[in-house]
Amino acid sequence: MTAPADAPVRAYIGLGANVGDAAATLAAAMRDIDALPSTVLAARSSLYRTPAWGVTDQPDFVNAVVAIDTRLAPRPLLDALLDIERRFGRDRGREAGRWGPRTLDLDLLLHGNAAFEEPGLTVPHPRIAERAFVLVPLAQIAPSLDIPGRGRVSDLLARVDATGIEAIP
Ligand code: A4P
Ligand code: MG
Repeated sequence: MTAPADAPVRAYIGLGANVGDAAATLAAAMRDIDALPSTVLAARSSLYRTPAWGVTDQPDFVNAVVAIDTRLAPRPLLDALLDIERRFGRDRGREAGRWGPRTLDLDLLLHGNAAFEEPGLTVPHPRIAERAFVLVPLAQIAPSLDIPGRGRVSDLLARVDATGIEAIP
């Protein structure tokens, strides 16, 4: 028997911030994600303080991952996430380049078993497997999850350097 066309899909969203009160921003953003249409929050990781990755000469980030059950398709979901980013004052035009400081960054990490690449949207998120700041919170809520084309979350986590990542009590 096939699932009904409108069955919810489990998706995972990565949250990050390193400008302003990052922990408060992430908590508020999780509430906004829970309030999206046809979407319920299924699990949330702890908040983690993480050393900046990529461009390392910037403040530590706060990162987290949430799982949602959603009937939104990947593109409308991404558009809704970008709307939430904008509400928290993120102005992509004024930020200091790629991987620089940001008030709120929301990445669509996974959407069910979807695996595709189109302009402006790649799922799974292309840099999942190399980022401890994503894998540590993801492993807290879904250690045995299989990432299409990459492998099991706990195996991926074992291969990255998670030095300096700490749960915020
Ligand atoms: N886009 C394509 N696919 C996706 C997807 N699956 N999810 C497009 C979200 N967006 C996706 O986004 C640029 C465009 O990517 C979006 O408009 C969307 O159309 P961006 O967030 O400005 O991306 P970016 O900064 O160019 O690259 P990337 O790799 O997404 O960087 P991040 O995730 O924004 O990285 N260190 C720590 N410790 N913690 C962090 O959270 N974050 C960054 C920024 C750097 N270092 C960090 C952290
Ligand atoms: Mg991003």
